[in-house]
Amino acid sequence: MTPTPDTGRILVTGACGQIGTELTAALRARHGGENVVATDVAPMPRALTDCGPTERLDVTDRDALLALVRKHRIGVIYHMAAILSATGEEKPRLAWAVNIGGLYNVLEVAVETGVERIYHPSSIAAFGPETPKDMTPQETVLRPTTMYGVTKVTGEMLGAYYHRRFGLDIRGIRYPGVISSETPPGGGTTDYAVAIFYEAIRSGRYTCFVREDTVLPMIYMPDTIRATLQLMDADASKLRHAAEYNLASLTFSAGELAAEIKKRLPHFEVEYKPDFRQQIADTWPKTIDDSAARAEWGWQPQYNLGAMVDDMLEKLTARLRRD
Ligand code: VAH
Repeated sequence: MTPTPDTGRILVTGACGQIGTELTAALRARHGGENVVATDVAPMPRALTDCGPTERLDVTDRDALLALVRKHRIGVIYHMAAILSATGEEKPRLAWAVNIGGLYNVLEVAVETGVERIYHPSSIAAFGPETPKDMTPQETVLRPTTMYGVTKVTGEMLGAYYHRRFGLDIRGIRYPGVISSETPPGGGTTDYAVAIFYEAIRSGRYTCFVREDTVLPMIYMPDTIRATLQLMDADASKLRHAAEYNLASLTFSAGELAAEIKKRLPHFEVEYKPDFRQQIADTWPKTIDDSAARAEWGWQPQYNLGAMVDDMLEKLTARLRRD
């Protein structure tokens, strides 16, 4: 959705996060740096401050959020600020405060100021042990056993309520585990699939915190960004769901990913030492039915496992040499 004098600027919360970083860059490339306000509670890197307006924002501070939305005449919000699954299990109260307190503030400020459209991601973490693990349906049992998952299900229902009750146009995707080269892994269970690339390049050895046979749905960042923007551009009259679209792209086990990397780096060795994150991963599905996303807004993944590994190794090697 292109900002105009009528629709106002775009606000990204959590702009220093794994998805926020690359989503901000993509939005600025598309709409012009000045039209995308990047915010986070973390210190902003030059990559963000040099290319457009940035502000420190704690999304749990409703007054600060309201003042910023008014100051920058925000018309569209990509609300990406969140505490992820592993950190959420270590700090469940913080996860609730940020993930739900922050979302509630965004929804309330959006209603108060007339924000045109909101993007807020859900996650496969919304599924739990009773959810069918193969071809998980769009409509299914949502009984997560992690605080992160509880905040994702609550966020989906809160978004649907504000859509029905106040007419807010809120959209979102149940992201699989996201793999990317631009930000270090941070607090997620699927982050083994990011950390493994850093160690393959740096040391040639990686100790994986999930079992070799752990299969999870994953997606590469370029496909993640493309899906996010495609959903936000979609014709609202075609959408039958709000902030809870299933999305499928890659599915592999930790061992299959290690083998794919080893084809390219023959000396790479992995050992498996599951920790508390194994119990989180065991509650999540293996494959996802994303027929609703394909039917309602034309979703089609582009990266397969080999193409993702090639691109990740190329980009991360270059970045680690640079930094
Ligand atoms: C996490 N990367 O591991 C996130 C994701 C599907 C999990 O939401 O917590």
